[in-house]
Amino acid sequence: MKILLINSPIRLDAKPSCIPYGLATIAAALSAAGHDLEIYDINALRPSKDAVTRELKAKTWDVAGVSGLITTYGFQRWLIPILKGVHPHAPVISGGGLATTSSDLLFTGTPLDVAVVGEGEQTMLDLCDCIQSGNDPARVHGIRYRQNGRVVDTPRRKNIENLDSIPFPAWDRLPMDIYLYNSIWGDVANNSSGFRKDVTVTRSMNIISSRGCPFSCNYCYHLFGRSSYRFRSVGNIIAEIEILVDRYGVDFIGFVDDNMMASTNRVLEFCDAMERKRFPITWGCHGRVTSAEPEVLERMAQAGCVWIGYGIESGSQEILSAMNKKATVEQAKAAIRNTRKAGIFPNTTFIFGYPGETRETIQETIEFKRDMGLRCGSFFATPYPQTPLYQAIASRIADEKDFIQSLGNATEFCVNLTDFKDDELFALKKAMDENQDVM
Ligand code: B12
Repeated sequence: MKILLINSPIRLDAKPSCIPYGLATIAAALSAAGHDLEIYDINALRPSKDAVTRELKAKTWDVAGVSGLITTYGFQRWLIPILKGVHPHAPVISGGGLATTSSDLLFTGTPLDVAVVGEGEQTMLDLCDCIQSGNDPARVHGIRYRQNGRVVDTPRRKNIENLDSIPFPAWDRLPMDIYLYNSIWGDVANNSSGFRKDVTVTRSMNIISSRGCPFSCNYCYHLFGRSSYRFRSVGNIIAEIEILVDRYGVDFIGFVDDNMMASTNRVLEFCDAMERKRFPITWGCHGRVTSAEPEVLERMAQAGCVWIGYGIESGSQEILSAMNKKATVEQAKAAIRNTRKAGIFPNTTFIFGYPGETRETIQETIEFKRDMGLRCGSFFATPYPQTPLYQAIASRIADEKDFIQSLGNATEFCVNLTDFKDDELFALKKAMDENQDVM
């Protein structure tokens, strides 16, 4: 079958730097099963809407699959009717964050046929087999589909246990030059990300070495379900890096796992393997302050790590506890100090305006940043559907559809979760971002 996979645009104020990893592993699985596969990467190419329409009219497909985070609702609402208009009989399937949490909006607002819930590799294979053979979609686990004017749910699919069984991304179907030449972290990422000044990155690529996270912060959305942490073997990750270095000349790898440092043993095993391989590359990852032990950081630095992103979120213990962060302000300070001591750049991100935020808690964060010599901005606390934070503040959201449509970068304001008036909230955010006292 001819399958067209589409990557929805996100964060248009920054250059595209991260391949759509999940869409690309789905593409690899479908190609391996013999399907004729094309990815139309609208996020990388950034064509105008007119150009997208023209391009689609020139393409053929039997099945279209659209990928997108929750923030792509507006785009998918526009795109899906066009896909159906061009090839009315070809099923349109949506997967990723939006389809997993909020498919009702897509079923009511667009002619979508199927939403895939959670991981997509096996579900998409089963679904395409089913479409090709004309079988009943009720057999395919992990989907919601439209039938006779109503939406039918099939049983939730179990997560893939052995991540090594998933093929490497279908890099050959992506506009790799665009991704390679835009460094994943640093200025082009436009996500408040800093970088170690003496390290040059010429070609960078993202990898994901685990799925899920063993922690349960209240604001975080767990696409693969809470408490479903799984990781790839070190040998499997090294094999992927080898291809990226040999075939694409990559000299920086960004691990976009929720928390690459969750298992210290695995991190140490990975560092040993990296040292043995002596790849001419540096790398970075998302970590957690509670895993940032000095000996681990030193080993990571020896193995080429130059960047660790920590979600510090707040300098107030009260707010950290409200977030269920399971980390202390002192642990955050120690992590930043020890990371610097090891020669790694600690990139820190903060959430502003969490429920319970007061002038005192904001001042504590400003003092934290000042003590640590940090000059970074913050993201507005944004409740994403199906998180404990969303449930807790649901009464503040007048209309779910309008709210989801308004989601963009979390640097933009969507909903006020505090007792401050909006104007006051904006002024306080500016002060916090600039480290100016508010008390
Ligand atoms: C890398 C990353 C980014 C990258 C690019 C993402 C990309 N191109 O995919 C960048 C930095 C641009 C980014 C930005 C943002 N991100 Co982000 N990001 C991630 C991160 C860390 C990794 C993504 C990844 O590679 N996952 C691994 C792959 C294997 O999973 P996947 O892509 O989800 O794909 C699987 C399924 O979703 C499904 N699937 C996906 N597509 C399709 C398509 C079809 C047809 C099918 C059938 C199935 C399917 O199958 C795939 C394979 O199993 C995730 C967290 C995480 N660990 O997943 C957050 C995450 C996706 N991001 C998130 C958010 C909220 C954002 C921002 C809004 C944050 C912000 N502060 O502004 C912005 C978007 C801004 C905007 N204007 O839209 C949320 C999404 C929540 C949601 N409900 O959608 C996540 C889950 C983080 C979190 N825990 O809250 N992000």
